[in-house]
Amino acid sequence: MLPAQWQKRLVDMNVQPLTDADLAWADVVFLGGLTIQWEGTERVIARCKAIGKRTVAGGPLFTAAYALFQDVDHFVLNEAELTLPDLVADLENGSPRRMYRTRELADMRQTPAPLWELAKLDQYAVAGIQYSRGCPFDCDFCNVTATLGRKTRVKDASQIIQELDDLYRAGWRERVVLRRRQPHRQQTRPAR
Ligand code: B12
Ligand code: SF4
Repeated sequence: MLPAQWQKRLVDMNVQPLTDADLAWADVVFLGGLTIQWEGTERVIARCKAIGKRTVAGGPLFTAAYALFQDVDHFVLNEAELTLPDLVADLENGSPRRMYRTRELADMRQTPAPLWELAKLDQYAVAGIQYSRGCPFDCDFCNVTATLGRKTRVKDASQIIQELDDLYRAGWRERVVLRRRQPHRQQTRPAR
């Protein structure tokens, strides 16, 4: 979703440390994460602040709790298909805002395939392809409906084939999980 001409480096802190050299290399540090990664994310923000590095934050943690992160420079909330293009344009104009958000939901048929070459694929046991977003159900422990809506939106078959081909070309030969927001199975009683 970022311009092709930008140089990009992906550091997934689940599988590798974020080094000082990584931060020094970047012009802008884009942060994403889940609520469970709150403390580690705060430490990264503090490291960026200490060296005066510009930060952009998005994804589930920040969409839910952006107000509690005062030291982030720019928030790109909700689905990046809709909110990231404005930040990119404003960064290139030299006038980025602090907040980018929307009430709209993205059309997943416009979602680009991930740049698998940025990931250290040999560090993973399973590769994931996101097939759908949104769910019509209402489990009280889950915030998918609040953030991604009640209507299931899906990628089309050609996108999934493209993503599988890209993974194969990147050398992946292990398992692939299609991440689908699927309703949990109804418990049915056996017929008497
Ligand atoms: C696959 C998945 C998993 C997998 C893989 C997790 C992983 N670490 O990669 C597994 C099964 C391991 C897992 C585990 C857990 N998960 Co989970 N998981 C998902 C799921 C189904 C898809 C996430 C995904 O990869 N999406 C693909 C990306 C492309 O889409 P996206 O996240 O929607 O990103 C978009 C925007 O958020 C935004 N965005 C995202 N990041 C960034 C960053 C920047 C800089 C910007 C600008 C934008 C941006 O742009 C993207 C495109 O629109 C979501 C539910 C869902 N449908 O979203 C839950 C979800 C993310 N999981 C959730 C939870 C709670 C967990 C667990 C904590 C559960 C538990 N109690 O153990 C663990 C945490 C494990 C860990 N430490 O990572 C919650 C997170 C809620 C929150 N606010 O933090 C979610 C939202 C589901 C829910 N119940 O509400 N999970
Ligand atoms: S069925 Fe799954 S995605 Fe839907 S509300 Fe329940 S836990 Fe969330």
